[in-house]
Amino acid sequence: MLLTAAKVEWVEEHPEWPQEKANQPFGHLPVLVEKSGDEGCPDFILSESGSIERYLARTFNFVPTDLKQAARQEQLRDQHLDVILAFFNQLHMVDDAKKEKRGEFDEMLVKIAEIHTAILKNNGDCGHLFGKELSFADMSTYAFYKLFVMYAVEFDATVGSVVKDKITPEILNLIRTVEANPMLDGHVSKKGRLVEHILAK
Ligand SMILES: N[C@@H](CCC(=O)N[C@@H](CS)C(=O)NCC(=O)O)C(=O)O
Repeated sequence: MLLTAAKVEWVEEHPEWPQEKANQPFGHLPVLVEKSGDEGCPDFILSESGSIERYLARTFNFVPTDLKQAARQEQLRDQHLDVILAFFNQLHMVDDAKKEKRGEFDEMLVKIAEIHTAILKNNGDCGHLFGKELSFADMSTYAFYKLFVMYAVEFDATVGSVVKDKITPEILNLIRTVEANPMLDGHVSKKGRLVEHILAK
């Protein structure tokens, strides 16, 4: 989403696995490979999804230059990852351990949806978490709900409706606002509209 919104030329590649594992800086994906010319020679290689996102958000001005304001957005992204990991961690557990971990995930989900809603209200329910323009926090939050409603259902059929139940009118307004932003046309046309999945019975 960050690269699409930045209107730069980019491609997504899926290296053969595990053959290409040893060729990645830390043995994992994602890896950002930046090239400035046509030469095919990378100028900059970066691993770690959080570092990549922050680097792109700062490079393309999706976070304010003020460090405190930027950190306020970035902390949301890190919270999103904690909730996502809580969901995936409980998938393969059994019985009581699974129930306990699922409980933790449910609690974290309620909390983060409350936080999103409070920030959105505080910003005048304008469809943006901070300021009046598309930001890193908007994209991260949109991607967070999209992951659960559209993709995580593949691993747990119930999670889509559990997450949909937590989507308040303010969060729905954020989702609509992100999807209506022309900067993200390429993302929405390729990956689909989350709002349709939320409103579907
Ligand atoms: N902390 C890393 C985790 C990277 C990671 O675990 N990537 C997974 C894919 S999402 C991977 O490369 N799995 C294949 C492997 O480790 O061989 C990040 O956030 O980028």
